Amino acid sequence: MKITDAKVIVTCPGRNFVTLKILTDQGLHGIGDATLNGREKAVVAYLEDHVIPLLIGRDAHRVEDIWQFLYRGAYWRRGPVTMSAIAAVDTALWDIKAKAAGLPLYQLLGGASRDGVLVYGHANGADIEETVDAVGRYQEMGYKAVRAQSGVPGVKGAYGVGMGGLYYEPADSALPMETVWSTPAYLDHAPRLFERLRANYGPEIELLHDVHHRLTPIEAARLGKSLEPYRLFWMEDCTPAENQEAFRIVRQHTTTPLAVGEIFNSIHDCRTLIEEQLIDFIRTTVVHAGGITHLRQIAGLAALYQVRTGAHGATDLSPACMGAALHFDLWVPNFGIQEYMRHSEETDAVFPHAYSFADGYLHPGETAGHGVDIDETLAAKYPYDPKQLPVARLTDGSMWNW
Ligand code: KDG
Ligand code: MG
Repeated sequence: MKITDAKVIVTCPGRNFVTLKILTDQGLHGIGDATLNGREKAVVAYLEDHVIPLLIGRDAHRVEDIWQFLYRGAYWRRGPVTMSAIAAVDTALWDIKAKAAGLPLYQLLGGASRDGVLVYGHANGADIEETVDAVGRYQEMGYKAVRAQSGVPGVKGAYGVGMGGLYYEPADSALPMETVWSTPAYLDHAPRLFERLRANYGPEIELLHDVHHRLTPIEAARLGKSLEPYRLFWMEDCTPAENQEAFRIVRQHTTTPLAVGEIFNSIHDCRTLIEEQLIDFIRTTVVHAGGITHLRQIAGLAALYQVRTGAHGATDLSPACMGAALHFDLWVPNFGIQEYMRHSEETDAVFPHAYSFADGYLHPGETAGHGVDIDETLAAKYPYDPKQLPVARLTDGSMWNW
């Protein structure tokens, strides 16, 4: 089955998405997400100028060989732009292969290991009381696991606090919004939030929290320790992870489970974290970590050390990524949880999909392929709208990690 054409579709149904569509001489097509939030056009150029010309005429069934060709062939290995582009090709090819077999993608990976994919939703509020109410709303919708973020007194634009509702979008201005960060105020505030949530909702609900790279290792260790009484499912991105060894310090001091990896793009970004058992959940996902083909390697390494998966699933990862991730999640033996932030109605209309939510679980559906398509006519009605992620500064004006 030969690849005859491929094109990149950029659309903004409320937020920007980049999608690669691959067509074959057998009339089958597949799609893959290539969205890199705030840097979308870099991946578009990479695909259009450097990848698509190499795909034409190749056998669409040779998914592994094409992955290796693009990875080794670039010479310049890894990096978010390269790996998102490779991921888009890989996802589209797995979609085609599963369609050709007439099977949902999870069947090609080895079949279902579970009945549904446990997901967590995003509750946030300007203060503790608003966040407590938001968690309650997620529980009413059936969620068994909820991430909780709250505004911090004295901190302008704390991470994870949206305008309310389900569609929190951090990339919200053409030039980066400047936010202010205070570690002391946050360290004082965060345990109060979880004390209140446990008091309100009891021991059963799974609670998660994202620190979003804001702390030094010893500060992260202190936060993990102070959250122990509230039994978090995980504490995410507690400190930047370019230096994987930094997690040794955190690990020595706390039994709060640690999750990391949404900005990783290769197995090499998490090898030490996994092999030294410094984390409990690896958050790499389809679009930013080289597609199903590479994610499978990461999950295999993680399984050796009882590290479970917890894939990134914010709204900047398109439904095409979510669909593929859900097939992966349904199969992967060491599954932990899947983030599910929900897309807007406009986005869902542009990307018709087979996955569905019920009682706290998502299911990828039984459609052949990964079950997500793109309505190109509708997509064309939403032109690209440049948006960047915010930045953060400390109260004295120094740049910090957003
Ligand atoms: O594009 C950046 C977002 O995907 C990120 O800020 C969301 O941290 C995030 C999460 O855990 O969903
Ligand atoms: Mg995160």
